[in-house]
This record gives sequence, C-alpha cells and structure tokens, in this order.
Amino acid sequence: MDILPAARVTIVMGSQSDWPTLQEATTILGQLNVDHACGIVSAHRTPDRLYEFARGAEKNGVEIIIAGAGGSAHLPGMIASMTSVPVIAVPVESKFNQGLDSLLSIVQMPRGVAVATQAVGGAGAFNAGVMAVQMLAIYDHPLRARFKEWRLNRSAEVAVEIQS
Ligand code: RP5
Repeated sequence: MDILPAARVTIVMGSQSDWPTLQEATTILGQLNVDHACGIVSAHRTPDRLYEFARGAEKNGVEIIIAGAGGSAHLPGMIASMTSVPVIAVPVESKFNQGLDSLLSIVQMPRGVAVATQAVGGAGAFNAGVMAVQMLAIYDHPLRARFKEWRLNRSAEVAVEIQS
C-alpha cells in the first residue's frame, strides 16, 4: 500500500496542527509548478506508517522529502535513517520555548545520518520549499530558469523607500 500519492517532493508532518506551518512549503512548489504531495506521518503515533512511507519513498519516485514536526520532533531524523532520499526538516513552533525543543531535537543528528534543518516556523517551512526547488534545479534546467526568474521577482518586490 502506498501511503501518499507519488510526487517529486513529498511533505509530511507529525500532526494536522502542523499544517498551517508546513503549508508554507507548498508556496513556491505551486508557483513553479513542482509536483508535490502532503500528508500526516507521525513518528510516535503512526510508527508503521512512518516505516512504510520512508521505506517506499525511493521506489515511489520521491526525490525530496520535507518533514516537519514539533516538540519531541523525531520525524525528520527517523525518515532520514530509513531512506537515501534527502530530507529537509522544519521545526514547528511549540508551546515550550517557541520551538527551541523542536529545533534541538531535529538538528542534533548523529554523524552519518543527515537532515537539512531550516528555521523554526513558517519562514523555515517556506525556505524548505525554496531549498527543495534549488536541489531539484541542479539537474532540472527548465526549473532552474523558473527559479531564477522567481528570485528576481522577489527582489523587485522589495521597496527601496521606507513607508512612514
Ligand atoms: C508533534 O506533536 C507534532 O508534530 C506537533 O507539532 C506536536 C503536537 O501535536 P498535536 O498534539 O497538536 O497533534 O508530534
């Protein structure tokens, strides 16, 4: 059984409550027409689903995984331990210390099992999408061209003058 629809970028999160944060990762993927899918996979509440998703990711054509969780956030690291597909991690802001627990439990990986950890919260999720695009664009030159144009447009949106 496949847990999620096959997609180049698969975004998983530990809980429905993580969706407002992880949704930001879909922004650039949607804008640049990158095939993606989203779903809930919890390291602690659905360990069998975690195993099935991580073990099946490569054969299902997933090229990049974005994984977000909060608190005791073991999801990204556990996925990374079971697949060669690169994992970009998003620490979700928790009630404790604004997500410092999420950040530390994600970023302190043991040598040899890597996750690419982004900032805590929505900006981190947004940048997870940006990072996924840049990784895919290494070999996908049409996507690279779309990314360069996207970045130029974002720069153009930044006003020089202060609004007072
Ligand atoms: C983590 O626990 C989830 O990633 C979420 O950030 C946090 C709280 O989950 P809920 O209690 O809101 O479902 O596993």
